[in-house]
Amino acid sequence: MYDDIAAISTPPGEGGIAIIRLSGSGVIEKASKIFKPRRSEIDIRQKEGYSMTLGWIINAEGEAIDEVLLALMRAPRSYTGEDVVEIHCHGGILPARRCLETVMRQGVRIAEPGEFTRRAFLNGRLDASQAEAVIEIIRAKSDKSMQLALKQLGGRNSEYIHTLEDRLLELNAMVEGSLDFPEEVGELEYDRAEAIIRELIDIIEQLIRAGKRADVYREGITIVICGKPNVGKSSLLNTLVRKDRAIVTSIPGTTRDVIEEQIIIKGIPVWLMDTAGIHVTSDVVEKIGVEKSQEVIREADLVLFLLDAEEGITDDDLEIYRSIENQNLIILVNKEDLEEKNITSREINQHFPGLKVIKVSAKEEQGIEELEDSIEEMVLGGELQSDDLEIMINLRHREALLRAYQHLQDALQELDQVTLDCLGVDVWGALEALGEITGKNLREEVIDRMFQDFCIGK
Ligand SMILES: Nc1nc2c(ncn2[C@@H]2O[C@H](COP(=O)(O)OP(=O)(O)OP(=O)(O)O)[C@@H](O)[C@H]2O)c(=O)[nH]1
Ligand SMILES: [Mg+2]
Repeated sequence: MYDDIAAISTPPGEGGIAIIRLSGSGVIEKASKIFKPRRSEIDIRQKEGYSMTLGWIINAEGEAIDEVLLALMRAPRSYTGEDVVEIHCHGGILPARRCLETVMRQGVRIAEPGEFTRRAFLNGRLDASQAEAVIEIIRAKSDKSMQLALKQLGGRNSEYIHTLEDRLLELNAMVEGSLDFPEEVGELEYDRAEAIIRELIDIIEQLIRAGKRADVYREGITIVICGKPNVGKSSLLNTLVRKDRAIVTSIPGTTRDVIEEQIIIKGIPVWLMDTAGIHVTSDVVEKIGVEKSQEVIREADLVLFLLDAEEGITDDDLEIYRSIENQNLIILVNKEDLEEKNITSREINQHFPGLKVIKVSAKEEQGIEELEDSIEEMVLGGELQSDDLEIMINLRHREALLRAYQHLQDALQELDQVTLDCLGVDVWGALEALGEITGKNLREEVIDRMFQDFCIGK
């Protein structure tokens, strides 16, 4: 049983409505003291869960503070698993604040960030992985990451972990059986034990790989367009963001600053940057632009290196290439729409061996689909087709999975070398590590860390 808490759950500022959320075993009683229903015969203490009542929040003198809708949810069928009252007041800063103050005068404490979700976890409404999914949903930057987070909230991750745990328990029973009742159970079936361990290792590897893919959807990537002046960098940015964002002219040196836009490519949030054409210049402003460009290029997850099909590969191109050849690169031969072409595939193979090369026209929007496909393939490491497991793995989960993985590797080693006792210890170690993901026996500070990113009122 925890104390009664309350917070404004909607963002600060003006809006249609603001919601003050209350949770705890005493909140319905306390709310009834400061709420005057429009229909005087109603007593919210008698109301069923999932009901709404219109009325006023009133102060100690009985004066109305705001007209509100009061929503009521009864334990255990609420977000926190406790009695929950939500006061929907007018969406200004003052109404919400005055209502909250009135609530607090009834002996309700202000909630800490994430405390509602923490209660849902402590009351067993959500396991740890599900509680963490809540913040992923709030933070989601693309439909894809939101969809993954929703699945996590629905218990998808926990299901995988439970399957792994079941297999480990089976293994554990085998080991303990042969240890404790060698007569009845007989020797450990080494082949079967080994098969289980290998299967588990395989699944954990898949989960970690899938988690890395999901990270791309969750965190997004930065892609920088680079090349010498006038190759069509800004035109490409405009085409990809589908608006005239950057100035395009036929004068080399048009772009002098880094231009950044956020877009979604195949469900991946992308920070796309257009840069100043890289070349030697005495113009002070351009010089700074070139330096800035080189800086963002160094930090990019992926670089799109543009060449001019009409002009051919020049010394300037090769010089730029030397400075970026260690990065993730896609080479784009731009201006494919023009009649005259001066880049042969032999030249390309000679100068840029083994690299992905795509012919595009930024102006006529040719090759863009192929470019988007290649970006997806490149950042997801070509693993897209290998298995279609889709799961989000946060840092905490990954650490736990890696620990379980290590225990299983050790167990594999021990299988035919050391005693069964050691094997048993590692099987337990793996089980414990996995248990942390769904939140069995979590330490207080780990729980604190789980909720530290939450906002107040969630
Ligand atoms: N025919 C054709 N012209 C293009 C294409 N892409 C860009 N251009 C033209 O090339 C010129 C330069 O384009 P920009 O997009 O400004 O080139 P940039 O690389 O950003 O140039 P700087 O900012 O000066 O470094 C403009 O006249 C564009 O219209 C293309 O695919 N085909
Ligand atoms: Mg430009």
